[in-house]
Amino acid sequence: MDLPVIDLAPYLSGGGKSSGDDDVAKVSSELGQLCREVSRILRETGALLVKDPRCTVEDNDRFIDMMEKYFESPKEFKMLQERPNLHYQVGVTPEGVEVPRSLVDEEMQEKLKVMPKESQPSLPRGPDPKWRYMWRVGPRPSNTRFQELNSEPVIPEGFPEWKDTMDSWGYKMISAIEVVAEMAAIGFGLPKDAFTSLMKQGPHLLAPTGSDLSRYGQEGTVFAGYHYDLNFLTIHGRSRFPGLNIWLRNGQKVEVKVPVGCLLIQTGKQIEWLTAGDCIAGMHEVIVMSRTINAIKLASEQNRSLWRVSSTLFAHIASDAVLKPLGHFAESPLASKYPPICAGEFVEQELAQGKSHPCGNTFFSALVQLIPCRAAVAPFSPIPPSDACCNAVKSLGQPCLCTLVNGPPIAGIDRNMAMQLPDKCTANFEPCDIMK
Ligand SMILES: O=C(O)CCC(=O)C(=O)O
Ligand SMILES: [Fe+2]
Repeated sequence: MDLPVIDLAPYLSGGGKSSGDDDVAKVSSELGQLCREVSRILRETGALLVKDPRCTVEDNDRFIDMMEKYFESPKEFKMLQERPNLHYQVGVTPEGVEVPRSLVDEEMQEKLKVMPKESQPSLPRGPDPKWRYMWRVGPRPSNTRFQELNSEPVIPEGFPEWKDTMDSWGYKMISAIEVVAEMAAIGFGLPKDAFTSLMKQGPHLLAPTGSDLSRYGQEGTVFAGYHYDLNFLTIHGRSRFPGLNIWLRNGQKVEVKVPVGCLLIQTGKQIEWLTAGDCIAGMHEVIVMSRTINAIKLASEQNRSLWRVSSTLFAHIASDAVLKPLGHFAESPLASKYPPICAGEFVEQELAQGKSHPCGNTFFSALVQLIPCRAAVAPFSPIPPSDACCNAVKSLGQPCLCTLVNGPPIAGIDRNMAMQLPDKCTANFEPCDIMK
């Protein structure tokens, strides 16, 4: 099944965007029809392909060229942009750090088991082997209850075009999201600025991923395990390597084919909240599929980069805005499942999902995060912790490591070896209080 492509040009030029009209009655019947189509597709598929004349193939290429060059740089160089102490909110996140929800969410795992075989997602066995770069886009509020960690943007040396390329592609993709958000609002029978007014000064994040297909190009490799996005809408420019599977509302799994010059938009948890579940957060995964293998072959023949770059941008509702079913969705029988909550608090809650220990992680998910350390913590192991292990230790943090060290015995892990990890990784942790 191919998803239809919606051209945003008629809306942009048809007075939809800048006329100041604020409700569905004021757009022409043709545009109204287009808007209803947008909301219908989002509702049924959780994804939407669009063409925005302001976001050109050249813009996308310029961004991907730069990110390919960056991700191809030596690891030691990329690690200079790593900020584990800021929880990777800015700069680079190395491979092996992000943990897919399907790996740690036991409720989700139960649901997966009962899905028909042909629509089951690939089950990841460890953290995602993809890199990521986090770049904040757009203004932030000066006064907010949800101050982001105070961190300067990180710019790698030797990339004079970095800021301009990130900001311009970021702003362009946000503009495309804003148009889709207006059209969707009209299509859902809400005032046209119902969503966009809540997006102003939101913590939008340009967060491209980079996956090394020369090392991880085997069919079935999971780059991003089955998950939903917790933000409002996610947008991606076209990647040079396919790999995304999405799940439609009816449970069907679909390989997404993004035509040249198009953008892909996906629904996140915040739009689900605002529509009381009329539109639900789209489940998706990124894997090496047979079309990825074909693209790898072609790129090798043409001597092109084998890094798969996504230009993922997470658009958010402003942290201080209240998430609650809007307009007529407040009357929905499902509305009580979506009680009012500040978007910032919602994001904090989502990030803490399943976390019940003082370290903020369940014992199990903390353990999974330390998988890269397995070799270094085996009894009497002479193997020093790898970079991936040290990254995992630093991002896990002292309280979690201590939770593990104080937890039940784990086969194959020597408690004393585990306690030496922070020193060996120069992580500067306080020693754990050992409980007897
Ligand atoms: O790498 C991609 O194409 C998208 C990854 C993804 O789903 C995400 O970052 O949430
Ligand atoms: Fe995602």
